[in-house]
Amino acid sequence: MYQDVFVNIVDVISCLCVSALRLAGVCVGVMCILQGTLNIVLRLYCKLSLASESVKCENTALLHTVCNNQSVDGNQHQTDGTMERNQLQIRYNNLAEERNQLQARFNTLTRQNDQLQARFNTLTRQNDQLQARFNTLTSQNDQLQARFNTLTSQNDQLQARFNTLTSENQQLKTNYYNLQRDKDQLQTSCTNQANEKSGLQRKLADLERDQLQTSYTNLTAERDQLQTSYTNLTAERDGLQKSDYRCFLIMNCFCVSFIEKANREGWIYFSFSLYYVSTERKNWTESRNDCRKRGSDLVIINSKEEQSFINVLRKDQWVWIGLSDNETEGVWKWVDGSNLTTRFWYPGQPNNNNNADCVLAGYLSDPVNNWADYPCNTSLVWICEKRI
Ligand SMILES: *[C@@H]1O[C@H](CO)[C@@H](O)[C@H](O)[C@H]1NC(C)=O
Ligand SMILES: *[C@@H]1O[C@H](CO)[C@@H](O)[C@H](O)[C@H]1NC(C)=O
Ligand SMILES: *[C@@H]1O[C@H](CO)[C@@H](O)[C@H](O)[C@H]1NC(C)=O
Ligand SMILES: *[C@@H]1O[C@H](CO)[C@@H](O)[C@H](O)[C@H]1NC(C)=O
Ligand SMILES: *[C@@H]1O[C@H](CO)[C@@H](O)[C@H](O)[C@H]1NC(C)=O
Ligand SMILES: *[C@@H]1O[C@H](CO)[C@@H](O)[C@H](O)[C@H]1NC(C)=O
Ligand SMILES: CC(=O)N[C@H]1CO[C@H](CO)[C@@H](O)[C@@H]1O
Repeated sequence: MYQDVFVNIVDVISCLCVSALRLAGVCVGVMCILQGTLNIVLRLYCKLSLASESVKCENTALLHTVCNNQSVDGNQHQTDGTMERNQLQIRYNNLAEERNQLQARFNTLTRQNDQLQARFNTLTRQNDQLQARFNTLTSQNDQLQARFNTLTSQNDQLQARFNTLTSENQQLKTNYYNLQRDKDQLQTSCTNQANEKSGLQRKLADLERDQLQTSYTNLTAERDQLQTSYTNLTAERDGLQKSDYRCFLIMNCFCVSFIEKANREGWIYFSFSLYYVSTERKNWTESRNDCRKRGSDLVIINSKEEQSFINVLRKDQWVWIGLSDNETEGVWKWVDGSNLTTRFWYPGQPNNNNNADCVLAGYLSDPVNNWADYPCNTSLVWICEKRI
């Protein structure tokens, strides 16, 4: 009967252990380790419980048996009981030792469990740190994305500016080519103008040469005329000689001696006037004063013949003549107060340049029309005229 009870108790405990084991059947992740550890602990506990329970039961059963049989015949069975008790004692000791071993293993497992717990905590902490680093990296990624977007837009702007600059560059190149072309055109026209200028200069030289040629021809013609007049005069003289030879002799002697005397003083005869060409240069007023000192005045030119004569006399020099507009600007008067009637101005003269009030003859190369107005303070050669 006691043994039945014992078997029942053992069954019940075993049954509980098995259910506990079944309960521990499901586990996930880290909990698995804990669950495993718990299983081991539960198993140990179950074994220990079973061991101690069976010992208790055996002792009780033994006690009952001894008690029952003592009353019948205690002495006879004393030896057998002692032996059995020793065996039980041995089994008990064995079980106790086993239990101690299990206790030690239980402790070891508990320690391992703690270590695992600690590692679990460490891993949890590391997980948190990794999560934090993950968040940091995510935010950095966002920032990098933003910077990438900014750079992309800047790149677009730069591309646009580059395009603008490229087109500007193109335009500048075009302008440069245009300018280059203009420059070439200008250079060409410049060369043309230079050619034209040298052509004009050549023409001018030719013209001057022609004029000189003409004036030379004119002078030759004049000389021929004079020669003719001389011949005519000689003839006349001869005629006079015949008609009134005595009278002519007296007159001629007088004339010749007068002119010869004037020649010795530097005067030259032409058409009932004597002319003097200075060797010095003076301003117009001083020139006139010099003429007056010589009993004459600056030359007054009344005819083309006289102008031609003066032209020969001046020997390519500029000479003062007795004409000025110093009293009223633009009203030209001869030194004897007479109005100007016969004019031999060079083309474009008078022009009153630098308040030019006095007149010179011989301006540029024209043998006849060569008067010009000039500032009276200029020092020039002058010509005096003395009428006879
Ligand atoms: C030369 O004389 C001629 C005729 O006398 C005249 O037509 C011509 O203009 C004169 N030339 C000059 C340069 O005075
Ligand atoms: C010279 O005299 C002749 C005739 O006597 C005349 O025809 C001619 O015109 C005169 N010449 C001059 C320059 O006076
Ligand atoms: C102007 O010319 C006149 C003669 O025409 C002369 O008497 C007078 O002294 C001159 N005056 C000057 C300032 O040259
Ligand atoms: C000179 O010319 C002026 C005007 O220009 C005139 O009034 C004067 O009568 C002229 N003199 C002579 C002598 O012709
Ligand atoms: C002309 O020359 C004289 C002497 O050098 C000077 O005194 C006078 O002022 C000059 N006259 C003019 C108009 O230059
Ligand atoms: C003539 O006078 C002007 C001022 O009226 C002066 O500038 C110039 O130098 C003078 N020329 C001479 C040759 O004295
Ligand atoms: C162990 C022991 O001695 N058991 C005995 C107790 O007494 C009964 C009868 O009285 C015996 O049958 C047992 O063997």
